[in-house]
Amino acid sequence: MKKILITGGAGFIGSHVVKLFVNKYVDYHVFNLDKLTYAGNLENLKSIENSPNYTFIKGDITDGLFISQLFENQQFDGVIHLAAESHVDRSIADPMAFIHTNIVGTANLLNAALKIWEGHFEGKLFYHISTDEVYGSLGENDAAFTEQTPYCPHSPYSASKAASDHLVRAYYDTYGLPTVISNCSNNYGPYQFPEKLLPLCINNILNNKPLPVYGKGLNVRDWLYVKDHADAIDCVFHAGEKGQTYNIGGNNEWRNIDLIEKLIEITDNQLNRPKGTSQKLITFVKDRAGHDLRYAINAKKIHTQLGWCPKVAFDEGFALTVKWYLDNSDWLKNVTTGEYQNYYNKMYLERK
Ligand code: NAD
Ligand code: TDX
Repeated sequence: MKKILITGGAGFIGSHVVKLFVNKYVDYHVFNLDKLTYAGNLENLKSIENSPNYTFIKGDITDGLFISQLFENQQFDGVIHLAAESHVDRSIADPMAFIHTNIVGTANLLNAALKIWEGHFEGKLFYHISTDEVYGSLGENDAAFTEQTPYCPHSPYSASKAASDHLVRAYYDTYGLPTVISNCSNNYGPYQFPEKLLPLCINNILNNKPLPVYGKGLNVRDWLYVKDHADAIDCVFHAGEKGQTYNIGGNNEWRNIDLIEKLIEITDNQLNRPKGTSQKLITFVKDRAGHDLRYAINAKKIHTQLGWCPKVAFDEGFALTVKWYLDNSDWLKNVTTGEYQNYYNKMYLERK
């Protein structure tokens, strides 16, 4: 049985990847290593938490000794590394947490993998999940980011992800560690922490609170349904070429203001409110410092070389997402009250 370590598996994207791998690959044992920061929520994993091929490990990737002992004890065959501080606004307020987790944490994992795999790299893979934000910002008419676009990060978050990508490449170039990287655009879907634009706005529409639009709302993001990202990760993990980078995106650019207006329309409709009810909640606020104008991904390489393309059309994914948050008000309530942070104690400590 192959042992696969997924880091950050209690977060938004990680929980979708863990569920996909546990359900699809019964011949893998999936270890989910997560510190359970504010962004980690074990309620995301209820459907697989008792699966025989799944183990949760509470731990911090910045703890080098703990990480090296874990790798020595478990002898993982593959690593899919998603654990990170992921929210740009938090990186502006507190950059050091991003530097510790995203840079030092990634270095600890690379060192530990190198130590146990050195001399027998065959069949092993270290896969780093990264972001399109490392490429910087596009002008309105620029061509989308390709894998050749030079790195030009602007926020402490994107700079820390760029640094971790460079470390991953350095371990491939210097030691031959079998690595692969993917850089993805903005994800949307169920289980996203409501600090990010879409779940924040859905929650605020539900509670008749202001919808904060940074600046004039003209910044552009390229949106991908999270399960399509999880499928792409599955594809790169199994078919990606070592030492390569793959861009992942939905070819689906939206200006923030247009996206929020669409969200209002769909959410009001699903709540049986008259059309336009929540328009009055739109509130233009001070812009994010260093706010990148536009991201857009050219995903031709993963499409032509590995055969991946998104399956979920935007209208379908968007409506499904709104419906999920409205149907799962308990999940949203537990996140907003902080109750979700008791789940680990209830599930793993009090049962012992
Ligand atoms: P998230 O914030 O929802 O989840 C991050 C997870 O990492 C949490 O479960 C958290 O507890 C865990 N974690 C944080 N610090 C840790 C530490 N020191 N040790 C162990 N675990 C720790 O993030 P997400 O949105 O699911 O993003 C996952 C990955 O994908 C990140 O690497 C992010 O950079 C990348 N990414 C995200 C997006 C997006 O749109 N959300 C797009 C492209 C790439
Ligand atoms: O309240 C808000 N108002 C607003 O106008 C928030 C939270 C955001 N915004 C804007 C900023 C961005 O232009 O909406 C856009 C999306 O913002 P976020 O949801 O914070 O995402 P973004 O900053 O684009 O980064 C996301 O995508 C790339 C993830 O958080 C990253 O982890 C990922 O790498």
